[in-house]
Amino acid sequence: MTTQQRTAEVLGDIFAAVNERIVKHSVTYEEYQSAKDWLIRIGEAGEWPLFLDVFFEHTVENLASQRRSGSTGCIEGPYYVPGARQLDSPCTLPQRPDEPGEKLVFSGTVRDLDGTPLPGSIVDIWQADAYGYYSHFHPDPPDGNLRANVRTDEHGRFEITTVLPAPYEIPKEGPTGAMIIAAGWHHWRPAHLHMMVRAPGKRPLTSQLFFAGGNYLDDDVAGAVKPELILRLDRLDGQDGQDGQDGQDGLDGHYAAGYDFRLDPV
Ligand code: MBD
Ligand code: FE
Repeated sequence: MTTQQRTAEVLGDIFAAVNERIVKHSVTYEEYQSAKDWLIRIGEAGEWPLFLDVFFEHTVENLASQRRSGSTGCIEGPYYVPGARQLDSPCTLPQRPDEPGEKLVFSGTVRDLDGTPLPGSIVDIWQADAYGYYSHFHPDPPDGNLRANVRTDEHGRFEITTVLPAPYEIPKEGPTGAMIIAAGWHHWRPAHLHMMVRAPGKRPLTSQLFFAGGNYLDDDVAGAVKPELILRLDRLDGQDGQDGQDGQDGLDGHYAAGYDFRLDPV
């Protein structure tokens, strides 16, 4: 199909669907005007990436995932920043000296479809902090915080020390948040890690990983949770676990989670 044919077909079909729904719901001129004002505000507030990635990216991603046979993917979302610091595994993500939150060690192996480990592959990881804030997009965390390109070791393994992210709440002040309030929905995504995994000769994988037992796994506002992306969180007991005292050895609130990535060939 030529580009022009596909453009006309897809856009024509989407516009027809929207027009049908306008008829179905007898949308009024008042409603049309407020929708138009709202769309203008989305642009003015710079929320097109947020709005589109929350409400539509999951559908595009699900279609793309059907064309892969390695690890399943997940939406990229609006908060990726290329060029994060490069670190060799094992490593600790760049963080503040007083980074809030509970310690998490995330580890695993990057392999090809045959199960052969891929040394020197890159786990480009980014996440919200323990308040649900992403560096570069929220004033609190400094640039580069909780972001890195982690290189796997000679066994294809990575071991990344970080903190548990909090669930993410779509900001209520912006037009996306205001629309969610107007509809009576909720603003939350379950806590998650983002990653792009890259290796020479392999298709890059964009994914997210979630944590069993967390909130919003069943009603992610972005509709992006897949059961195979939910990790078990193992709590590693502190050395003073016997007497039940907390905070004596720095190991309390220390969690581990594991996941192996399998990359498709290009
Ligand atoms: C996020 O953190 C996110 O990952 C997505 C997809 C949308 C909004 C915020
Ligand atoms: Fe996110």
